[in-house]
Amino acid sequence: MGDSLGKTITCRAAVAWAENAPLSIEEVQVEPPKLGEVRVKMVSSGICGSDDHVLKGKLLMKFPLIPGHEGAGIVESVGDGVSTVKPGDKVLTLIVPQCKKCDSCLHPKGNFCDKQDILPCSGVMLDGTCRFSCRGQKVYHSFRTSTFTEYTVVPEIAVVKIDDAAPMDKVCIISCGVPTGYGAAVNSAKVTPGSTCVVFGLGGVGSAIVMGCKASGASRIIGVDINEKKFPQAKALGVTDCLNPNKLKKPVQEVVMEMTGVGVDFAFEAIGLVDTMIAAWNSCNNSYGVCLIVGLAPADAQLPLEAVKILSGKTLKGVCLGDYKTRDCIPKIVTDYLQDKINIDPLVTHQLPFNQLHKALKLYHAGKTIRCVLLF
Ligand code: PAD
Ligand code: ZN
Repeated sequence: MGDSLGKTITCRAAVAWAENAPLSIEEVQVEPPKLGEVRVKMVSSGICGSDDHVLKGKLLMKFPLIPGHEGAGIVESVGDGVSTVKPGDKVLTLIVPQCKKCDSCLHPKGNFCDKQDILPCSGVMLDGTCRFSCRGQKVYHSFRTSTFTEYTVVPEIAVVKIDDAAPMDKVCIISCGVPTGYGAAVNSAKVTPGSTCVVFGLGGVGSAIVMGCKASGASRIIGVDINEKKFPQAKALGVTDCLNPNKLKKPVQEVVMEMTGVGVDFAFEAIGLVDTMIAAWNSCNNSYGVCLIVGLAPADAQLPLEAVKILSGKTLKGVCLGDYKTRDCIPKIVTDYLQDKINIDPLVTHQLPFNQLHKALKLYHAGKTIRCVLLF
């Protein structure tokens, strides 16, 4: 640790030079953390659907950038004014920070901190500059986290210390996928015992939603995915019925309506497509159904709904990071995992060394993974 203190570190990172360009593993320079910032030595990073959206250019981010946000690592050094973490601490990076000062952080129900860099994405740190460079060129941050790198710099408000006993090769997914999905069900929707649920998308986030619905005592959980390879895993987690919309003779929402008679109590969209958001909405009970949008839609997409149907009483709600105030709540999920109150192990289907990033992305794109974790 000691000798890199205050100095620029040269290390390996995955750089996306442009949208839709293959990632290239490069030597990058990582500057020391400035005021209120933390430099983290990454230990593991998940590959989340949001990273795929970033790389495909759906979020209007600035390139070149270092992708990744679902990270676990060890604090290497801290900038001036940092008090909540210290070198050697095990930490998770947070796509949604918690500044504890903005309106959203101060409101009991808010979690979408003003200091997040999702809507919109600036690609720079809070002071407007970047900490990364490669081949003499500035490299942007993604969501102020950038975890596909041996070292990263994040704002103190976007990092949180976790239990020293946390297994670092897995807990990275508690940085995003687990709280996003599990929290959408248990914390945001507050799924009720005996209820019926439908989950659109059975990737890492959708699988964590299924876990949350099951833990809440849902009696029926319908899983929807166009990739049937996801079905056995989803059933093991608690899905009772699997639907592949491409193999149905009717629109999936009509099938869900027929299966349930009255529509579901809770519908979750964990894909990020307008059509599946509409299908989730139309799968809900007209009177008391709740539809939660977890998927991240492309930056310019509109969501057209039949306006008159809102009247019947159902609820449409967006949810980011499970509505958790991240620094307050995420370390508790790690502790719950250590105490066997939640089991994230089935979600980590693959683990590969960082230098096999391309293989990991190939497995992700082939739909073979729930979560593939990169190990540094
Ligand atoms: P993923 O790629 O692991 O899973 C997506 C799943 O959707 C895959 O199993 C696909 O086969 C399936 N799918 C794709 N198209 C369709 C379709 N037309 N119909 C049915 N199924 C389909 O991604 P993920 O689980 O990591 O993320 C899912 C979404 O959640 C994605 O949009 C991501 O950006 C978003 C997300 N939101 C938050 C948040 O806080 N709101 C956090 C993290 C991820
Ligand atoms: Zn805030």
